[in-house]
Amino acid sequence: MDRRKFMQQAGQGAFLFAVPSLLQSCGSKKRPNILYIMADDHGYQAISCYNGKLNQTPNIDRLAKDGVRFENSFCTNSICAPSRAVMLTGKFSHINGQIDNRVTFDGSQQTFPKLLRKAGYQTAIIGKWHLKSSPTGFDYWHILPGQGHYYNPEFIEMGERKKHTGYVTDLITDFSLDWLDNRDQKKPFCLLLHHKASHRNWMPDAKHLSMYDDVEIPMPETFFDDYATRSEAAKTQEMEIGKYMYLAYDLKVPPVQPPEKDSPREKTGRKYWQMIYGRLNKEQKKAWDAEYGPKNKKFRQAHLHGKELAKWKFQRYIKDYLRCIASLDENIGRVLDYLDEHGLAENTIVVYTSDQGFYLGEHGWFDKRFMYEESLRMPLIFRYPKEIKPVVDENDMVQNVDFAPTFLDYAGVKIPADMQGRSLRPVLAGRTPDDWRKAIYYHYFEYPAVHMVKRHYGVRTKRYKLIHYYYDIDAWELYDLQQDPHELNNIYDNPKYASVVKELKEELQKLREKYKDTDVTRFLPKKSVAVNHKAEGCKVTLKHAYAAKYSGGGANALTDGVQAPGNLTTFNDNPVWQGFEQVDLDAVIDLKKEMEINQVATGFLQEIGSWIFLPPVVEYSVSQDGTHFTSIGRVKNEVPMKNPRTLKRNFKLSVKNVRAGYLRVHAKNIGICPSWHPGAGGKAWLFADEVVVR
Ligand code: SGN
Ligand code: CA
Repeated sequence: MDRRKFMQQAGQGAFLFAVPSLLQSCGSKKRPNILYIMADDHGYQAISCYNGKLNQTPNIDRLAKDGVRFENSFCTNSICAPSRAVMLTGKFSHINGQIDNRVTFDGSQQTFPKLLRKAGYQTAIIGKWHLKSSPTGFDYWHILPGQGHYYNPEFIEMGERKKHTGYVTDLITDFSLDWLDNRDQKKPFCLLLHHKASHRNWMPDAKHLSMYDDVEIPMPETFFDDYATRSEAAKTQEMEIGKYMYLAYDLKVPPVQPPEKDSPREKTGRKYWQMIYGRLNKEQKKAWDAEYGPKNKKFRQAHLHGKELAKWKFQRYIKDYLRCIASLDENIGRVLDYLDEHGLAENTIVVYTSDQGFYLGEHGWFDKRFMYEESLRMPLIFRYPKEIKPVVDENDMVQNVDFAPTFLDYAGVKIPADMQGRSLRPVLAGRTPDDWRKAIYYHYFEYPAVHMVKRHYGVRTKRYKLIHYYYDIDAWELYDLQQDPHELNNIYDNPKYASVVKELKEELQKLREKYKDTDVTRFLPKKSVAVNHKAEGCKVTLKHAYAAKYSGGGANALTDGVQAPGNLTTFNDNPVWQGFEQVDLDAVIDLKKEMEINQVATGFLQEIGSWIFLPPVVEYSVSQDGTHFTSIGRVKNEVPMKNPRTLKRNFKLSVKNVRAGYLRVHAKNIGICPSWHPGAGGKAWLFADEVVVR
């Protein structure tokens, strides 16, 4: 044996000896289990221990009674996938890359579950995931595809897709308890238990459908807000309950008129409604019809309009929302009971939170996104009897970027220097460091998009909040939360607050530098470009229709002289990509006259998280008469199908001595998502634009 080999083996031996003694030296300090429970869109207003006046949540309260409940807990970007990515990485959105719900999470990066697993923890994620790429860093994963469904949902268990009968909140809890039962008892565990509830469209469990029937839920005082002092951003959002909720899909009042009479909005609402109602089995439908049927009849007979209609919509919305919370709370009770019964309560850190807050009628809204209090604040409770004394923390400002370092700290794992959050462990122990943050930083990116909340970033201190809206607007808002807790009075231009504005702008700049978010331009949508080419304006005949949702602006989008950019962020203001669901793109272009062709190129998009794949092959053929085509060549895809990035490729073919009156482009669609993909078995998309002929 040579010296180097000997040293290596001796080294390993030493390591093997070191491990047990290391564990022993910790003595009774068994590493804690971590049970992280996160709801979706659960606003603190709907939790009774948060002084919520709307409902009772005895089980969440039970957790709070024995733990620390934070009053000043905030997200960094109030939307689902970004919040989840921040929690996993301990980094802000602009660093971890998950700026909005549209991009795909880069699962190859460092996350706290990966680090815990490396340190000997058994890790699992059960429930909503929503990060598009498959989970990494978990011994076990059992997730909902995309948003998932409330009733009889499909789940993907370690890559295998299966439909289950039942209600989603119960099922997620069942799977979690099963996993706890079958886990490796020799290792500490870290379980991320992520509920779908209480996300839109708020479908309660059948047993809760008549809850709150005889009461009227108090409306927030800002329900009829007129946004008088606010910027355009607050005025142009599409979150108003009165205006933007679908009667059928959101409020469960299916249309009675014949479909021909539907307005375009009603058409969409009806389609969504048919889809979700269609998932219920016979028994479930019976229960739903029995509950909603008579109530809907009364509603129709009342012929409500204007404010009265908005008030009715609020009641239906909030009651369904709270019914979903009832089931959430009961199921949290089941998990807490399990911990008690198995002697796990003492040594398990239990967290309850939501991916962000939610509007329950404040400002007339539902949804989230804005930096205003209701969606910025997250409910947050930590229970760990071994180390944490029960208290309500009204002082310390904490953020979801702190969760990853906190868990690592408790597990005795070194916190990587590139994590941007800070461990809450001393704060939870009642020893808040002197240099703890006095201001939080926020940045929201998803615009233009559903709900049309403009891009903004800002800073919040204990007393003030300064927001800057940008991109297609340049507007500032300032609120004095002490004087104006409902944020109705934007005082940015009030000269009395000039010095406050100045200080806050300095603070904001400091935070942007500290967190490395000084360049907003790199996340702005790319623009489509105009191109001149020989087939511009030519008629396109498709063998298989494009999907109406992604029309690319109409039938001739492939030759309209506008070339789609390398992403999807051009929203309804600028639809350029043409999408084909499961079918091939098979297009004949009438070139109007015989011409010489030297090159043809068609742009295709890959964004696997949105189930959009590049075609495996594109074949080009030409014809003189439009009926008999001869192939001029094929272009094969060279990008790996698993590449998680959003990317555009031009499938380009150069030819010589080709004359033609018609060009045929045939691009293969892969058909269905492959087995390794989170959408396994679902229909795959092909996105094309533009066919350039030179
Ligand atoms: C869906 C909802 C939106 C919601 C987003 C994001 N519409 O698009 O209301 O804001 O999800 O929610 S729906 O018609 O599909 O219900 S998130 O929780 O994933 O961020
Ligand atoms: Ca085009």
